[in-house]
Amino acid sequence: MKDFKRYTITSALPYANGPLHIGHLAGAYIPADIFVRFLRMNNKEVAFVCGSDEHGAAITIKAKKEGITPQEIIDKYNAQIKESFEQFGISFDIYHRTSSKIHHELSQEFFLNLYDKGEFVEKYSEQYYDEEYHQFLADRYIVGTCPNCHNEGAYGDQCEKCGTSLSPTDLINPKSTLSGKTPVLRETKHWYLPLDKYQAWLEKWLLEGKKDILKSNVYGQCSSWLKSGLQARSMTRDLDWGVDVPLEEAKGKKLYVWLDAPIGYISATKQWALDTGKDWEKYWKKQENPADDACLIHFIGKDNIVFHCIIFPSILHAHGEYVLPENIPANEFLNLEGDKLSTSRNHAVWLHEYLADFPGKQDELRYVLTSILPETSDSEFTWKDFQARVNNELVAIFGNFINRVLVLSHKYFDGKVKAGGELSDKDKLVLSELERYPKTISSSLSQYRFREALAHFMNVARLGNKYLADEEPWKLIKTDEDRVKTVLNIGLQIAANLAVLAQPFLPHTAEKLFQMLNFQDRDWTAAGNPNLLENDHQLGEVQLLFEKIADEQIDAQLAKLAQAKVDNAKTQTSTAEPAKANIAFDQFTLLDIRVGKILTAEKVAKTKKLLKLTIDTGIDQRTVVSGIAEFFNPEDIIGRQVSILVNLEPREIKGILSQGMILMAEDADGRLDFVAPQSNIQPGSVVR
Ligand code: B3M
Ligand code: ZN
Repeated sequence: MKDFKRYTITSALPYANGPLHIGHLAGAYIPADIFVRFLRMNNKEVAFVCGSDEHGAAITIKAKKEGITPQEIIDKYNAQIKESFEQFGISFDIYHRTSSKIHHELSQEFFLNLYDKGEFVEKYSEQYYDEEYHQFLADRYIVGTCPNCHNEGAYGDQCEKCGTSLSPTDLINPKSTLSGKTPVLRETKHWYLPLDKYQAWLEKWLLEGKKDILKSNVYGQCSSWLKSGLQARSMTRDLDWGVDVPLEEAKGKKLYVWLDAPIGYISATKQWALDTGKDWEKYWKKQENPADDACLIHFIGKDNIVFHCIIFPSILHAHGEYVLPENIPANEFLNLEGDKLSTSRNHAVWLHEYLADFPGKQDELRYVLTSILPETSDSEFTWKDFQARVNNELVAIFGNFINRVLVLSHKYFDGKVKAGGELSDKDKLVLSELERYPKTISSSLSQYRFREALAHFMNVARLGNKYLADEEPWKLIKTDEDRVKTVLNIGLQIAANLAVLAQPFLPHTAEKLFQMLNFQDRDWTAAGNPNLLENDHQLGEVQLLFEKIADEQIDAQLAKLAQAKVDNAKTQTSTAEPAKANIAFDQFTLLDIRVGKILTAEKVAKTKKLLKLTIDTGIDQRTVVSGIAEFFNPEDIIGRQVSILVNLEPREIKGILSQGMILMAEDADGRLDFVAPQSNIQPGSVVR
């Protein structure tokens, strides 16, 4: 990684519409915090900024659900989120809010800058309007059937099932989420960012310029977006919550939340600079000498890639005065106990609940999450694994080593570091290994390989633990006190190195260790030094670094998740979709549904959700494209019986003519299963 003097590090601004869970921490916050702590230890100038995203339908819809005002929602969750971050030691320089005045002003300034340059394309279009609520329906205010995968719960901006980005008018059978009614079309004017115009520039800057530094998951998403061709995207909305569009003719309209939210990084920096007497422009604006430009890095989760790699850079580029991101190390998703994390199903480990159940054990969670970060693909948190990593690694290796070396030093030498004697070959080997680790860890960290960096760090603890176990100073003391002085000296030097190196990963533990060692040298450059603690240095008091996690604690957590499943099943039966209006029997008989059999199945290239199936319908063999790839492997379903609607008008999906539709049952979580006969029934048999 190129070396910079100054860094602007951002973590995605969480919507202030609910508490944080472990998936948030593992996505955008722990990696950023490790990275920032590492930079600070290397004496870099850093602004680490974040804040609550307090606009958009995410907020107003939640307010409606809880029956309180959007202002009450953001105040409530902003406070809770901020507290969780503090508890886990996420060391933002500022945790700001997009509802602040400074943010509204800066967002409007950005809009006007682009407006004055004539960057926006102004377009009148027909948009859906809820006549009962007197409101245009953008984004999440409208749901309907996805034209791509037939998911009935697709939003006006995106179908979360198949990932397709949509506009409200693409939806089949659109419904207002406010009144539940079918909306009407009304003409309205909006200001569009012509992403198509920036396409060539983006390809050069991102795909060519960052080919070697972007993580592969990020690069892949960007190139597929660019390949499918960018379209102008509206930067304004007809909503009543958000930043006002600063134009007379746009009275009552708001900025699109994804225009203002990333500007939140800048307004947060501005506020921080005001508070601390710094110059914010040094962290954001291009400097006279490009070598002085700050290094901007966005830490995010994978669902935010397009906004940070394509849309926000286009805005910064169109503005012209700002630096562009150097990198966008997005993480994939974290799963929990074999299932997706889900707020609505309460399948999550909430940070505020963890803190109540495991007081003082913030670093334990940081450690486990760092060990399993979804850096290149989705990963999985389980409570048993949490317990095993804490007990077998933190307690048995790191904690055990520190405890032994300190207790013995107090017992034999009144807590003093004794001068060592001549070094054995083994001593020399251990010390030279110790010297090499800081470089190895740095190298992993600067490539955003946090799991690997943590594994190297633990190897330092292993080195110390093994050294003591091999040398057995508790036996040696009876025969050779001088040799024990040397062994404990080396052990203590390793412990001091561990304190330095632990800081990015386990900040609370590192502090404890510094106290126990009565030692202060916190810079990264201190690490690797085999003489960190001087002769006759007086050590501090011994405390336990980590405690074992008991089986009962894990059982309680598993029981909590099981209970959530039960509660959820109860609410689900009561919230099953309401019945549709009655139809006549004649209408039903119009549907020609047959038993079919899957003959072949393969993934549709460049889609996540689609399978191309050949079905024996008894009438013929035909091709059907079905949005089930997330739930079924092609090879597993060949030979399965299905129910197929055979007289559905054929449709082209991703260039394939799909002739019919496979009937699927879908639960409230969107899980799918085939609706099919239980016994072997002849293909072509009629379903009625
Ligand atoms: N609040 C979306 C999210 O939480 C959004 C991130 C904004 S980052 C500028 O996924
Ligand atoms: Zn879809």
